[in-house]
Amino acid sequence: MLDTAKQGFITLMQTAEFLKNNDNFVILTHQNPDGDTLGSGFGLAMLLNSMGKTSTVICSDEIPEKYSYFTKFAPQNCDFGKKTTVIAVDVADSKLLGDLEAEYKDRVELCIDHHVSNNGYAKLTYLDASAAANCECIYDLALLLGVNVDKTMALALYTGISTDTGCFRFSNTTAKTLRIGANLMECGIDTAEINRIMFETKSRIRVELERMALEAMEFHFDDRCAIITVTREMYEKTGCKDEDLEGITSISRSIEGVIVGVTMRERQQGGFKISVRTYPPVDASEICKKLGGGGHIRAAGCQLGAEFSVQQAKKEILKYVKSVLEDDSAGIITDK
Ligand SMILES: [Mn+2]
Repeated sequence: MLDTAKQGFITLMQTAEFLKNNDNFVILTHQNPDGDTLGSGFGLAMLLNSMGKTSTVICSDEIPEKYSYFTKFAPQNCDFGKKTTVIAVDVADSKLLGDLEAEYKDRVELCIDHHVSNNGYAKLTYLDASAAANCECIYDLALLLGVNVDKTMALALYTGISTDTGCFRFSNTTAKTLRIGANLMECGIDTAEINRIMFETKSRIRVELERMALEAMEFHFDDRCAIITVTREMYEKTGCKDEDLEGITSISRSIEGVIVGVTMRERQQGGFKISVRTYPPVDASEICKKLGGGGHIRAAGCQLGAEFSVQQAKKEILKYVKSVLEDDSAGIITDK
């Protein structure tokens, strides 16, 4: 307990005290903002407003329009001319602040997070690695502080919890997650509508791009590997940007019998960003490590430089997919 206190890791109670004892908050969210960092940030702004305090949420990147159904309800009234208190939410490393890093990295007084990998860059950190979403931590704070969770705060917090759990499907979902989800639903929010916006809606240009990518999809190694390539030409023809392609890596791995799903995205500056998703017994990080990348056992990534053409890049990654498939499934594989 003493050790963790020394490194600046604090309890929920201490976090609540910190909020009571400070004011005029700048709330930092991570780059390429997702539902959880935005739900935590704007949910916290609403909580602070209920406590009679001022705050403003900021992000290095533009906040996607699809989150406006809750972001528009949070007062943004921090006075930057006065002393501010800087809090980061769902930000495991100051690098993830993007363009805000230089200005804020040494000024983060409190970080509220749920990533086990949080490196303690803030002066104080409240970390609950058992929380499926950081929004669970904000909900716990509201309860502890006796702040009423109203409908607009419930919109923000539900969004973070549902997006970080893939709509309550991923293995991080706990009984507590479901209980909080139920409590938020009882605040009168339309969860079906939020789920539709977050999980059932794709832009027309995204669907166009998926159609092209599926057309060019290839299967290898007895159909155990599917590879999808998104070329610059596909980006240009459809008008898609990288942020339009969130979750595209799930296409190949959702095909029955595929245990290695590879998605190659051609970068604007040339070369490829490669995402690998696997099922047992294949270790995705083993494949990506061979090309200088890394990641987790089921989800990993690597890059190939501009010297590779599409065909060469495909050949290169498939070479390592084959060798890891052979190692992990203990057999020689012929490409059919
Ligand atoms: Mn999160």
